[in-house]
Amino acid sequence: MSMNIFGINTKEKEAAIALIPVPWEVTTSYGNGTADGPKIIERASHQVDLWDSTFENIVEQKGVFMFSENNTIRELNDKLKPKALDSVNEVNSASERVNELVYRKAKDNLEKNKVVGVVGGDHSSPLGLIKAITEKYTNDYGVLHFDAHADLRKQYQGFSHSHASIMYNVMTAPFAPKKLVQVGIRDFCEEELARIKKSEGKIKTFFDDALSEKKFSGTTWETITDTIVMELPNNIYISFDIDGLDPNLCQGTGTPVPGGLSFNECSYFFKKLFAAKKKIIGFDLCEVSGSEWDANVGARVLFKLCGLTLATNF
Ligand SMILES: [Mn+2]
Repeated sequence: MSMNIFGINTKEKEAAIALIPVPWEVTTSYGNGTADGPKIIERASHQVDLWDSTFENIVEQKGVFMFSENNTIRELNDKLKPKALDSVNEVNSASERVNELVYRKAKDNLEKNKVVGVVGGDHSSPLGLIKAITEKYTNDYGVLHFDAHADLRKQYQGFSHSHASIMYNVMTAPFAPKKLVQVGIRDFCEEELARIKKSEGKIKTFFDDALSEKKFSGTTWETITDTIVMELPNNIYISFDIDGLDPNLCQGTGTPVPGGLSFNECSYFFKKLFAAKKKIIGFDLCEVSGSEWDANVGARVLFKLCGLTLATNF
């Protein structure tokens, strides 16, 4: 059964974008509820108007299909979430299983020439998709990562596939992309900062406070986005943690941090990626959780991500 995202009646076969929901939040460390992210986003998505000022009606034209939740992932989540900190080994092997399931589903859909997106779940959700993307594009792409957190910890609380380790796991995997560009980062530890510095430019981080200081002293958001876009190769995978935005837009997310991008700054950024003729080869949206408002913002970010992706592929 289709979740009928955005209320459009695209059949699986016809849809240009396949969305994989990942109801998984076992490694979340603070707030709860992001396993229901796909569900609440889907519900809120019906109120999003299908016309976008930049991407027009491309989402309706080309079609998006969201699969049903994978039962195994949901069962593993519900079983392990209440006792995660006491069952680290069990969680680690369950994470591997989730990655494998997402990988297989993603690979299957990439082979059908669809663009694949993951809707999390916590930020560990998309690793399987990123692996499948690399097999298709080798490492000829960069990851554009919107987040409050650097997510470059080797492990967190003993979890090897923690939400706080996703970019560490991506960048140290045999399937690492050629570049990681991070935007909005404002919460990180020394280990992560050292990893960025040691990367010799392979990891380029645009910290939130530095971006703000530029804006305060008169640099325009246009100039700032141009600078960031220039760091990116042509093929881009977008990993979007909702907490990269101002927490007024995502109060229910697991680990909110003051600061962050406004919705319009983000939309403008997407417009710039489109204007620069970049190609979005896949994406994820993670850590959406909480109220109707959180769901509403999540649905609108997802709609923009789908519009941008389609506009850069057709
Ligand atoms: Mn985050």
